[in-house]
Amino acid sequence: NAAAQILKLRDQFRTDADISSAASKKKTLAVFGEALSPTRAVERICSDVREKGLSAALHYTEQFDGIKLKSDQLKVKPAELAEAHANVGADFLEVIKQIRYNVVQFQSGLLQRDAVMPVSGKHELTVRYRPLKRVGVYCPGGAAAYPSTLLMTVCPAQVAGVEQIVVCMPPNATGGYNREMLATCYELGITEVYRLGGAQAIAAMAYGVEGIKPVDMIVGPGNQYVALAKKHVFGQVAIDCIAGPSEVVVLADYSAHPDYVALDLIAQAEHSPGVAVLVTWHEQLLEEIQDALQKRLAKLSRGELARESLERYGALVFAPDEQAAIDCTNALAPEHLHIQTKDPEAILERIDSAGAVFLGPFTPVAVGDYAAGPSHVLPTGGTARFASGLTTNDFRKRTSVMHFTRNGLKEIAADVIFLANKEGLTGHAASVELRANDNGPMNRPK
Ligand code: HSO
Ligand code: ZN
Repeated sequence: NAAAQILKLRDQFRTDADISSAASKKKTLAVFGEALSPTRAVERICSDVREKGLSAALHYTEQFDGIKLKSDQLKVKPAELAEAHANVGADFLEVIKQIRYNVVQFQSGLLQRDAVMPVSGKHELTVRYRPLKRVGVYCPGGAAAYPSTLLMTVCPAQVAGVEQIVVCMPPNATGGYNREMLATCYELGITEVYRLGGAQAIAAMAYGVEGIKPVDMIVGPGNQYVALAKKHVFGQVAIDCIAGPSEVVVLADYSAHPDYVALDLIAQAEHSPGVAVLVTWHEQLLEEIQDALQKRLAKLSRGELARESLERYGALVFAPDEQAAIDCTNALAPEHLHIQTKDPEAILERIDSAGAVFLGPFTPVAVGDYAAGPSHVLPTGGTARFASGLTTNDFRKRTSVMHFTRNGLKEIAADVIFLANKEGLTGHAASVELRANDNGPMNRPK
């Protein structure tokens, strides 16, 4: 049972994440004086930031990021953003502008509109959508500081009408950032960028600290500490999802080009860690792809990282037939599914769970990662069973509005009174009864 084996692999991945914290256990020992599990460490950081505010956030920044910031260095100065924008290449800004356009076009088409439903001409039911006021975007630092992540989180929020967007990113050892990240913030009109990373950044945005007002929602990917912190503050604020490592399932038949498929697997694996799985019912393809992988891995700058990921978390799955391959894919509920078969649309009909689907030989996942329009913030770890990728509508809340006339109320009153009395809530019943029986002018009694 191939799917069961891969689910096991995924479990192992989670365990690995805890073991990989052997190093971070050492660190937590140094920071807290005891070797806390990642979950306990995150709880401690979040409650400290909540209670002590900025001083705790700066303390953990010093401990974990190795940089001692003064409180007036927390916020990136407007001049620093402007300077990065002025000095970044014109070609870079051109690409950012084009991608922003694509994302905004796509997300604008998705915006839910207010709905009004008149019922029997006597009353009106409305659903209205309003944007969240203030949203926090988390962006990882180091090698995984991606301008594309800013585009894929900020643009959907802007389309929704969010007025205040805050970005938190861990700075490098000298307190700086790569120029492209700051230039992208500036290009997108972001003026609030804070030098904070890890769980302390999530807590600071959720609870607010001196210099950072609390937000209503936190989005964006991060390491295990960030993921656990988002889980911790959920309820205080909304979150997009608990993001795990990137994943792809390529579902392919004999018509697939082995080199194409090999590169699609490598593209996710190079996220390092990334989970890349081929599912096919054509035995010959398995061998061809193995060869193609070796050939391609040797030529890429991150080939070794990708190879490690593939060895630990990759799988080439042989399914006895097409149906078994589809069942396996649905059980995995992958973040990305790339269908490279003769008739991908027909296979798509039988897919229930996937964060994003890519059809045919000319739709590599990388196109979605960077430029097509849908956000690359997608459900991982099998959560596509119940969750979906980030859209502009996630940055809006829905309110239902009811408006009855006197006649409308008379019509519905009996049902309300009956059920309210059954529940023993006679105050509810009385509030309806009084009005339904009142035929006088609607003036306050003198
Ligand atoms: N594949 C990643 C997104 C990404 N790829 C960013 C390149 N840059 C998670 O969906
Ligand atoms: Zn990617």
